[in-house]
Amino acid sequence: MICLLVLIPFVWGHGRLMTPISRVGHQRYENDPTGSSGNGGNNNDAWVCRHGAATVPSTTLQAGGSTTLSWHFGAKHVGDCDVYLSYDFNRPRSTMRWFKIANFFDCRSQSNQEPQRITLPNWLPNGQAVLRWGWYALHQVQSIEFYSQCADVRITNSGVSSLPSNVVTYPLITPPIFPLASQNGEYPNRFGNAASNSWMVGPPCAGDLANSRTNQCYRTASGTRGYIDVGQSASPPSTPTSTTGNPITTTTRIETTTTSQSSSGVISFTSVTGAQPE
Ligand SMILES: [Cu+2]
Repeated sequence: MICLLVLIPFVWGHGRLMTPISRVGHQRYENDPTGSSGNGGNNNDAWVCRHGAATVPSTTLQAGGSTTLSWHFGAKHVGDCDVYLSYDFNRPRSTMRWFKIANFFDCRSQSNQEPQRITLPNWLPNGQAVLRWGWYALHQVQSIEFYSQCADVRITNSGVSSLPSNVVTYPLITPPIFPLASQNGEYPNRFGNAASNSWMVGPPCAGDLANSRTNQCYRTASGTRGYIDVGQSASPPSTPTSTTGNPITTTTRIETTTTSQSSSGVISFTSVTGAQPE
């Protein structure tokens, strides 16, 4: 039994996006972290996109419609996922400018399941773009593992050629926007008290999605603990320690439901962590 626990991570550990198909065009193993706190992983080209060269899009997205994503975690690390778009498909990864459209809290709970549906804003311009899936894994508590996959996509939206003025775009690295590590509570401790560690780290969703329940965007709205200011908000972010100022009262109910699931998962997961080299 112990041998099995040790072997599984080497065979198909960590995790990756499976749908849509990522840039390099295969579904083989590319589950390793793109970096970690130990090697500047929040500032690597690979954290932007695991592969640098754009491919001919194999996925078409309809603005105002929806699409699905799926991911496979061989090691179901605690952590969260999110989804970004960039129209800078031909630019070096360090200068690609992004905006976010979705959050997936505790995304290991959707791993190896049916594809997860997200709504696509109706204001997305027509043209070739890159869909980026990111995952920060928190199982080492202070040291973070960073994962990403990018998929080249074609977005269709007849007559729309530019982003709305309230959508801010920003590079993900150089300088990095995500904290490198959690030395001082920069990331939640998912093995700690569930109710006080259910916040996410990241920039707000773009434009009119920022405070929305759509695609779990409210989780990284201005004023939430892990909010990263990318210049989108008119008022500077405070450094709140609670969400008492959050006008979305139903948030509390949702998070309670979710964290009660994850606290049961944490117990079974903790025993696996000790057997993992990563
Ligand atoms: Cu891992």
